[in-house]
Amino acid sequence: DAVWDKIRHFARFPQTPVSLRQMTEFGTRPTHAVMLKGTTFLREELPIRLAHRVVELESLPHNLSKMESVRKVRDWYATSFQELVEFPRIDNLPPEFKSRERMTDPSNVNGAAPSCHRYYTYMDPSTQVNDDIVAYNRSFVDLISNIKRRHDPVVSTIAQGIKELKATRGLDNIDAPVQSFLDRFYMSRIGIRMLIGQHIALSNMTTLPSGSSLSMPKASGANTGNDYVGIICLKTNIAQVAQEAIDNARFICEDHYALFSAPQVQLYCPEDLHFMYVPSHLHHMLFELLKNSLRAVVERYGPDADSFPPINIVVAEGQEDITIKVSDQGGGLPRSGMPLIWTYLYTTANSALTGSAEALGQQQHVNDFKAPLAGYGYGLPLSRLYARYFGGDLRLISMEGYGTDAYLHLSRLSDSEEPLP
Ligand code: W6P
Repeated sequence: DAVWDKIRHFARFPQTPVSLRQMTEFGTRPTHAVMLKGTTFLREELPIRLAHRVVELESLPHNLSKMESVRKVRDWYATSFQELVEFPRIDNLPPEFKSRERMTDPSNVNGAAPSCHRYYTYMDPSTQVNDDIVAYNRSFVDLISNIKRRHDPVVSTIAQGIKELKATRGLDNIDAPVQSFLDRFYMSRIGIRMLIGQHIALSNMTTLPSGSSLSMPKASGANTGNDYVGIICLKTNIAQVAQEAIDNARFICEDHYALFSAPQVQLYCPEDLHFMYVPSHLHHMLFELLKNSLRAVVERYGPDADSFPPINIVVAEGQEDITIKVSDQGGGLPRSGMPLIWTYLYTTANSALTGSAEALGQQQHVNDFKAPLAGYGYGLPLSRLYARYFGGDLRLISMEGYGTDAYLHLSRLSDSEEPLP
């Protein structure tokens, strides 16, 4: 019907990539006028990105498109598309926006007298900002917050479909079309959620009269300091994020194996080394690598071992990249098994990773891996997508019989644009 025609129409428009630098151009404390630019951009861009995904979800190989889980996800994308295209343009505001006068003035929340004058002095003087615009922006944030929440279960729902595919097709070969679809699909999802998350965080930091308690961000994840623009930290401290990832991964490992002490992790990183990045993305990738290394080491030596060889993290600062190497002595992986690491059809829980211990003729310890150490087994391919999203990469080099080195390259050149599938 009409919605599907509209989706196909929007899918013919090219997606517009954004660079990390562009995402920070709104400034630490954006005005409502500046936020309106973001609203206007996303109101156009998000339906285009969603439409591309719907069209692709309709034409997947192996009858994947007909699967219940895939159809469910496609319908979420279509619903979100529809809500976005129905969202009014600013030059065509329906009456309910006009009528929300003083109600929307944030300085009114405490019952204080409306302070319109003070309010306007913080606005971009080139734009005629009024309460309509504040209400309009707010209403858009409500919409995209709902959309973001609707799509939370996408990864687990698609994983269910892939599991079904695996059950019918078997594990015998890696299906390149499915693999590249999932890489494109999840890369796109990272981009959409980055833009939505950034817009919501920025909106929580909009400029308000100084001294107002409302000038503080309301949502967590946003730092109150000046180092943050939305969810991007201009001075992401690598040693600090790495140490948090180490602590969390070791804790999970101790919990999972009932260890008194997980293998040690030695961090070699200048304490003041920082760059522009999204700290949660960096934490996510390091946490994932460390979980894999810890598991390999504990599985190789056994949870009752007297001691474990440490995991080493070396951070190198180059002109182009900051590279983080995570080295373990967990026995490594057979070279033939390396491609499997990056596939979604194989989960780490039942194949390649435990294979390293098997190759050494050692017994498998404890129960086979499940959450929280393994999750869906999507950790490594998704981490590589996170790295690539901002122009970096993730590579694994293994010495079978000894251990594995993971190289996480992070681009310092924040002008690289989103890779949009
Ligand atoms: C292993 C397997 C693996 C995957 C990712 C990172 C580190 C490691 N170590 O043995």
